[in-house]
Amino acid sequence: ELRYPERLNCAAELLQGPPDDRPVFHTPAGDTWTYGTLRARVDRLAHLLTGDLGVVPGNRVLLRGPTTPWLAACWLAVLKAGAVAVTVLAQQRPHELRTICEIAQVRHALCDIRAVDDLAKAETPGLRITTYGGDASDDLLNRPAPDTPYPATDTAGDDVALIAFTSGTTGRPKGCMHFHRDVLATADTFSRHVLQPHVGDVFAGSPPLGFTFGLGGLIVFPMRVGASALLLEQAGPRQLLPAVAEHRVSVLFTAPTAYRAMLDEIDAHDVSSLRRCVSAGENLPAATWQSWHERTGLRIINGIGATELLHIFISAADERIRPGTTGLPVPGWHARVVDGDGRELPDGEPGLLAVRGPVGCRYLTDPRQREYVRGGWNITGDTYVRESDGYFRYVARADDMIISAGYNIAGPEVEEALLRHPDVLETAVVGRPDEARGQVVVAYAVLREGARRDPEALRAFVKAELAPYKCPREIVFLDALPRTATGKLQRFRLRTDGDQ
Ligand code: 3SK
Repeated sequence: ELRYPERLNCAAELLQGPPDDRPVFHTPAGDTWTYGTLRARVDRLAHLLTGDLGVVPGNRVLLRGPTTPWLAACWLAVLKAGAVAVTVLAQQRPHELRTICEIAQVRHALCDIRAVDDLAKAETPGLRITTYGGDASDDLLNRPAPDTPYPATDTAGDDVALIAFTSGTTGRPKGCMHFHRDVLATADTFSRHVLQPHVGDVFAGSPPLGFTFGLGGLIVFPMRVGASALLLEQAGPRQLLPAVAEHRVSVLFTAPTAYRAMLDEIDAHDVSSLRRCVSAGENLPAATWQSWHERTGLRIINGIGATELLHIFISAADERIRPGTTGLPVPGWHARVVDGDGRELPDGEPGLLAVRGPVGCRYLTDPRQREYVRGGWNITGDTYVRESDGYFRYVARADDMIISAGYNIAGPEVEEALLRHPDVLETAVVGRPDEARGQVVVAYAVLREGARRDPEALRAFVKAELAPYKCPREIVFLDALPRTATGKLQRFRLRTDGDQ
């Protein structure tokens, strides 16, 4: 069991330890920040926050900007000063930002000058926006501030440190409150036991800091062991491979789609520095795992996490990896599969995934709390099967099961079959209402560049892979699939805008 002191400031904890000259952040332009530089800059920022800007412990401070060392320093400064970080995504638009500010009662924002327009357009009453990275004399980084150490605010381990927003794949955003000890718990469970990073590791990845997948992978996990991270403002599949080669990245975080997309260009890059590849955000198809393994010799670490629970709670590394499954509960976490009344189901039977561990879901004033936490278990909204030896296998999001002529069909199973076809880059399979059958299976597919759009050939391919009743009735080709700002597929949009 994890034990933390009653008084705990996770930012102070992450910042202390490594020698001043050890690198902590690298940028693609070749800048390196050491732990000494970071400590000094965080302290200056914390002085400014609590001095000039009038932030007091408990205030919610919105952070917005591309993934840079300055954004990371602002995050640490907000927490060190005892305030609460509300980190948002660059893609979020004015009306979403306004809703987030309303829900979280945000009064202060620190915003990269390049991302300020949409925040200003949000016209949030009472919000004081301070920009960084510009030339103006009142820019946060150009203001005079004491060069003295800032004594960390004496927060409790269970004071709120951050509010992470999730829109899920639909609906009004929900703010998830997480404590100072929760932040460390993500590193002391998944990272410590599954990733097992060491001081010399260089972390990098595509998830932004406004998505807790990125916050863990790019700040908390490296800093917890005194390692470093390459912070990429542009982190699509095209940028990741050259960045890995140039900066000798050893721990990579990204989503299944990016692993698939990188396969096309992997032979042109030296990825010999990689020793850990983590995939989360969506289910990792076995075909993607196999292809990556064949081409790189690396075994992708699959994982399921949630904004509600901060990071990954089921996963496996090394010899314990079983392609096609997510893995085993991460040490410190418990998982089971239950029916709609919370009763545990026998192994092999699909049901709702229920988990509990050191971090719990705490929505900020949202009645959906009652649906997520039932009988002390967090119900993630995923359908899973527990195999007889304890491995957890993903079936679908609970609302992604298709029922057609009495058959239960898991959309992701059909997607996996389609992805085994060499022309298919991405796909989403949904149920479309149908008078005769209740629903019919419809697949949306994005093909690799230059591939021919031949729906009949793809249907024949699926029929050879799966029982015919699972074969899509129709295949619709798209240039891109609809996704949330954190990259999650929005199947509901395909169900409703079926004819786009
Ligand atoms: O949403 C997810 O899938 C996720 C994965 C890993 C860590 C954190 C999150 C939110």
